[in-house]
Amino acid sequence: MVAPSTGPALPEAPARRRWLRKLAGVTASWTAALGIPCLAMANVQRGRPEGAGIAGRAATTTGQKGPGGPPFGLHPAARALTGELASQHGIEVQWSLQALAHARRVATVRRLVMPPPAGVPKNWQAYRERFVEPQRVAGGLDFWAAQAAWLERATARWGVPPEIVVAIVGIETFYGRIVGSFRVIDALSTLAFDFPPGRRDRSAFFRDELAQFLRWCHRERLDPLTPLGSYAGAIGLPQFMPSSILRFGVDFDGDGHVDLRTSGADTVGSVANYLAAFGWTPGLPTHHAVQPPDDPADRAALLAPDIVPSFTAAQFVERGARLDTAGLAHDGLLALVELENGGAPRSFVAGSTNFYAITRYNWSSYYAMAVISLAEALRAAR
Ligand SMILES: [Ca+2]
Repeated sequence: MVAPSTGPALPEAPARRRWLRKLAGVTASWTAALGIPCLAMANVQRGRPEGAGIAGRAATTTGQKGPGGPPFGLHPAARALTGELASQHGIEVQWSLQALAHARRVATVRRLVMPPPAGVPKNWQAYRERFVEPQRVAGGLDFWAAQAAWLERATARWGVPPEIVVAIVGIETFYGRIVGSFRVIDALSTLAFDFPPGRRDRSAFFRDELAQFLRWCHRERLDPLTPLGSYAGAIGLPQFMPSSILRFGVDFDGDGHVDLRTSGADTVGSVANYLAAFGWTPGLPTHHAVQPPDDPADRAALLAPDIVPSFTAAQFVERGARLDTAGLAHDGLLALVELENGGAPRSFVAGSTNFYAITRYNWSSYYAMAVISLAEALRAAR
């Protein structure tokens, strides 16, 4: 999900290629030409997060660029949603209607959800350089030090190494520095009730996320007009979509609230819990070095399942792939992951089920490799 404030500006277009895939995951960041910045990253380019101050009922589009449209409160679909929340979850119609009455259409959100222009080459090396750089490593060491006790507890409970958790938070929001500047209710309402034409309609997905968002706010006794997030509605240090907060959020510090906006403890616990829920195996390497088969047919066969681990090490070898010693001894399935480097030769790794687990957070092999590379840098620097 998100990224840095101080790094070089990311190209906007390339960042949004396979976002639809990602939407099924936690947040909605992407993979794209340059890899794909997370949602937060996209927001960074469009202005700094507002922080606080837009909670007032009179607030309209503070924190967003572009004019806000009319409120969605009278939209038939919004009214239907409030009815569902009442009948299925016991949330008073007046409460949700009051919130949606102040939700606004945001033109910037509609623009950002559109796909990038075609033809922009991906470049793993360039993507890596944006994320694995001194400031992000330094920020990660600070976050690691500040959350060391919680990271230790998370590792003990879920088996996810601390550097992986820290790296995800670093790539998502630069450790909380860039968490998005859109009112979540505006972003989700816009994409639920006024999804732009010209691409596959995902309004049903966002309508559900809007419902989950209102459930979360109601449960946490939050003013629904207050939370800020990415243009796709991802929230907090780890940029969880509302449904992921409800499903995978952890009140790790035990204060009675799942607080991913300010609690390092809850963030650490929730990220580790998420990866564990998607099959993280303690102690299993994320990937191995590999040279792909020379034969085009063999190479195509290994690439066919994309990032889904589908072959044993022996099957890799049968197809002519060359693994290192650790890879040959790998116990479990592997995926041949191909990473473009602009016009330069492509990079390949043999991704394990733990590599795949990271891609459930953000559906991109570039994203997963950035997390892994930053994690390695953090481990080496600590
Ligand atoms: Ca908590």
